[in-house]
Amino acid sequence: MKLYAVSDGPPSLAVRMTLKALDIQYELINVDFCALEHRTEDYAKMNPQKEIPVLDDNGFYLSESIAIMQYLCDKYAPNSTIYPQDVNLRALINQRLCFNMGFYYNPISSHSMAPIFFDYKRTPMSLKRVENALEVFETYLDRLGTKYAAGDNVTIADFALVSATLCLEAINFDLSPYPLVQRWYFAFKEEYPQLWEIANSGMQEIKAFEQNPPDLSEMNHPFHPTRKHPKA
Ligand SMILES: N[C@@H](CCC(=O)N[C@@H](CS)C(=O)NCC(=O)O)C(=O)O
Repeated sequence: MKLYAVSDGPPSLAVRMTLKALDIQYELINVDFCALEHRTEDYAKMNPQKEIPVLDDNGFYLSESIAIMQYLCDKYAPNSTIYPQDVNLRALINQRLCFNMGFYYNPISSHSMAPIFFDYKRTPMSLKRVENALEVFETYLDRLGTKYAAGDNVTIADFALVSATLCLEAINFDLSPYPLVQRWYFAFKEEYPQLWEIANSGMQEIKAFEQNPPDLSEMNHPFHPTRKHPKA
C-alpha cells in the first residue's frame, strides 16, 4: 500500500494518523506541493482533482481523505473503535467528518494556509469565518458532553478535526475563547502522543512557513491571485 501525502497537509496528516492508529504498514510517498508535483498529468491519472492525499492500495486508487479513512477502517479493521459499526455512533462520526470538510476546515485553511501558500490576505471576514466555525465546534462539544468529537473514544473524526485545528496553532491563533475546543485539542495531544507526533510534524512545518513564507513567485501555482489564466 502506498500513500501519496504532503508533509504539512491536514488531510494527509489525518490519513497518516488513521494508518498509524490501525497499525497498517505502508509506503509514504512525499509529494512536494511547492514543486507542484501534484499538478502533473501523471498525478491527475491517480486523482483528477490534483489534490493530495491519494491512496494506492495495490492498484486501487482512492482520493478524498474522508473516503480513504473510512475505507481503511472498513477494509482492514472493521471492528475498530475509531470507526465503529454501530449505526448511530457511525452517523455521528460521519456528521463530524462532513462538518470538518464542509464547515470547519475550509475557513481555517483560507485564513491560515492560503495567505502562506497562495498570497491571499488574512481579513476581518476570514477571521470571522474561523470564529464562526470554532463557535459551532464548541457547541457540538458542549451538547454532546464527551471527551472527543463524536463520543468518549477517539475516532477518525478527531483525526480530521485535529488536523484542521493544528493550522490555527501554527499561526498562533488564540483558542482560549473556545475552552471546550482547547480542552479537546490538548486531551488528544496528551492521550495520543504517537498520533500527535504525526500531526505535530505538519504543524511545525506550517509554523516555519508562517514565519518564513515560501517564494510564491517561484511556485507559479494556478490558484495564486496574481497568476494569469493560462488562456488569457
Ligand atoms: N477534500 C480533499 C482536500 C485535499 C486537499 O485540499 N489537499 C491539498 C493539500 S493540503 C491540495 O492538494 N491542494 C491542491 C492545491 O492547492 O493545488 C481531501 O480531504 O483529501
